[in-house]
Amino acid sequence: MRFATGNFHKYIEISEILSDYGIEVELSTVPKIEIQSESLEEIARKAVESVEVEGPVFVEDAGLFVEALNGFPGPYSSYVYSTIGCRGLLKLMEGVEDRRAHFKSVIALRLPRGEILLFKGVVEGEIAEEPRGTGGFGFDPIFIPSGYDRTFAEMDRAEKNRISHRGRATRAMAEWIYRKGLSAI
Ligand code: ITT
Repeated sequence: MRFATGNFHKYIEISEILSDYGIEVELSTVPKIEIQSESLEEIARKAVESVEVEGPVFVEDAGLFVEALNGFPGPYSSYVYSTIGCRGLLKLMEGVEDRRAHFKSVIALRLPRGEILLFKGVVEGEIAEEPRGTGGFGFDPIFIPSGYDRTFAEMDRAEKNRISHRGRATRAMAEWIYRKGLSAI
């Protein structure tokens, strides 16, 4: 099964989880259309429709939604990360007491006959006061999942995968495949 992404970190996280289910993933860097939308579901669906790949293929779209910023950067997370980064987001949060935020992940899986299935995962947490840790990628150094006092960047990959939005969405897909049998894909 192929995973169409330009983000190697996402590929490593997802392929590690799927290997526990005996599902092998191949990285595919084919171009995909990323529409502008408030909805990760819509972005992921259109993206997987657009990839020119034979056989089963999936994409994943994710974002960080900060309560006090009315859900910003949300679907624009990739652009916001590459422009203002963790430091820029922390600046927007200066003096803000309500630090609640969540990450959301939507996987869109396209089956060989063209049917598209969506799998979602969310992790609640809060925005740290300063960046901490060197693991992971993107906004990991400033996101502390609920029930923990460490950021995602202070966890190893296995621990992040157990609780992350992507881990949840990936396991939902893996369990669907497992129930249907590998021949379903
Ligand atoms: P592809 O679309 O090619 O898969 P991308 O990096 O552009 O890769 P997204 O559009 O899903 O992926 O962007 C989501 C951005 O949100 C990502 O670039 C990070 O900055 C941030 N993000 C998503 N998941 C994250 C995670 O687990 N940890 C930290 N930041 C994350």
